[in-house]
Amino acid sequence: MERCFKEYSEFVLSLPKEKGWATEFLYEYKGIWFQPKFGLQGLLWMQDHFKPKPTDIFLMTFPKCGTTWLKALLYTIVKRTQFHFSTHPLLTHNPHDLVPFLEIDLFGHPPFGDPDMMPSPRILASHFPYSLLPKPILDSPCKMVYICRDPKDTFVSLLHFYNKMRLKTDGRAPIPVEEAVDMFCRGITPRGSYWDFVLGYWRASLECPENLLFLKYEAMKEDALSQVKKLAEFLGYPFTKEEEEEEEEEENGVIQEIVKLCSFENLSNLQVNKTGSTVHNFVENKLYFRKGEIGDSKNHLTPDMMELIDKVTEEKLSGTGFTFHV
Ligand code: PAP
Repeated sequence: MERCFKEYSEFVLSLPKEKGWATEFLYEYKGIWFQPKFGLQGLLWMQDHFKPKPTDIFLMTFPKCGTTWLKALLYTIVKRTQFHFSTHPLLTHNPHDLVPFLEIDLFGHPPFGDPDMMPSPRILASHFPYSLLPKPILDSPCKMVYICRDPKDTFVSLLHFYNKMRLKTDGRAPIPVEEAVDMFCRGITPRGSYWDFVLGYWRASLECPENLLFLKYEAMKEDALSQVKKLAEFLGYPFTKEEEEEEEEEENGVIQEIVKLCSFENLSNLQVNKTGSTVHNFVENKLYFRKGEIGDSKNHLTPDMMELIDKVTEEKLSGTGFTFHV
């Protein structure tokens, strides 16, 4: 198995490359840019070896669009009868430790995790572009949730995170914001063009609404309660009549408890998320919780930079019928 994985690593290093964000280089595969380790190598391995189960639940995201939040919500909704809120696993585990990334945590590097050991329904996450999803996943009746976010806020969140990772990986200086805006607008970002990534999932959600639920970070922030209800229904774990009634009668009904448990305010203040680390102990949990706000990009980008990203958004979305607005 290890020798076989080495072949994927060698293949990746033979691909066209560009200056990277967290890693020194990004590599281009089928028109999309990837980090080699914990990215493309795992994706290639998965395309050849991963076997989905019909009950699987997949969370698909472009990095920094709400993955941590949705991992927490999916886990809590689906397993709500198994745990009490006062002793819930999220109080002592980072969401990334409860819902693994396929190409990072399970298949990022040998020794691989064993998804067959996970209880059903398995909740798995990935930053796979839709166009590169393994065929067995596309052919399976599993449920898939996607969440997108405003491009400027996504960019700012990405830049903060990757600059921290650059420093940690090999002490490299931060990418200047002007240069990063240029790379982002040209689609030279880990997982490629943000807009192409979003449109891939949005189009698929129109074709298969029963299998793919498309959410927006901003809509979740505005009205988490109704989005959580929608999510539970889509996943096949709708709130019961009793749960809905409890919600109307009590201040702390089950839906509100779920929203509170998974909120930025709650998760970011837990000890495990202030001090622990994930991804083979490399990424500090606190890096997944920065501000969690809508519109923070205006505090970090000049009007010209905002305009540039808006212009690309307009061009990319023109004629698609899709908008980031809620
Ligand atoms: P990932 O794709 O690398 O796992 P992801 O969780 O998508 O990262 O992105 C982190 C962003 O989500 C951060 O945004 P910011 O940089 O603009 O602050 C983080 O603060 C935000 N975030 C994390 N948890 C939550 C939450 N529970 N509610 C809302 N936003 C959250």
